[in-house]
Amino acid sequence: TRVPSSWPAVKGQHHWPKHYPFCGGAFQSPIDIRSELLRFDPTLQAIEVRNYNLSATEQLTLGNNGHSLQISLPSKMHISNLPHRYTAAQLHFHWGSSNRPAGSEHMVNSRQFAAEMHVVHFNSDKYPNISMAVDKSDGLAVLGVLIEVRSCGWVKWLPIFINDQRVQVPGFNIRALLPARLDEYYRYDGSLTTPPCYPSVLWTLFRNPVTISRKQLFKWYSSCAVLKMAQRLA
Ligand code: SG5
Ligand code: ZN
Repeated sequence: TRVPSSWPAVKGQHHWPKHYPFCGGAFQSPIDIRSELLRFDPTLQAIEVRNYNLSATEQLTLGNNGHSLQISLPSKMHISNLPHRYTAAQLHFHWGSSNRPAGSEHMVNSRQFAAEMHVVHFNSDKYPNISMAVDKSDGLAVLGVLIEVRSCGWVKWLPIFINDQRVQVPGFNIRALLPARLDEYYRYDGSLTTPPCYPSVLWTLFRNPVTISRKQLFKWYSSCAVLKMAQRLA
């Protein structure tokens, strides 16, 4: 069952529908997942990830634009136990700032988390590449991971500080960025969370967050600050 959208009001989002007709529509993501509206669906199965354990010899391209950090992923990575076979394209993170430390996009019972990771996949049964899939109703499947700060939290492989350039990083085990349990998740039909907001995403938001340390989170904040300073100097 679809959870009604309560699109969190983040800076300037109310202007999006003027320029992007899909933004603010019935399928707009993210949403606030309210537990009293959830329905148990016995047909859903645990997400199975394939070839997520990348070797260090496989170079990945990482880019950071100051508010989101993105890593391109090889097409051998895919997920199953979904209506189609979905091939990975990229993963990226959303986070806040020291002024606004809660940077997750989804909320659970109105609770926002420190950050959120999205692993974006496209329906490779039907479409040859992500560009062809991005605006189709069955085009994308995104795995969402909530990120929480705990004093003991640490994700070994968390990509942190890189400034604006695109750099090559050695492959690592992407599975290590997901929570241990892949069988507990929230599922709904939604959209890209940013313009053009195409209603093309089958969302899987894992129930269990991963934990990182304050130090790891602050490195994201400071990478953003450094980038802003670099832009001012340029
Ligand atoms: C972010 O979210 C991502 C987009 C992503 C949208 O804006 O941006 C970054 O990570 C900054 C580089 O990713 C890209 O633009 C990849 C080049 O858009 C897509 O993934 C389109 C397929 C929206 O994605 S989301 O709904 O998962 N948040
Ligand atoms: Zn995202």
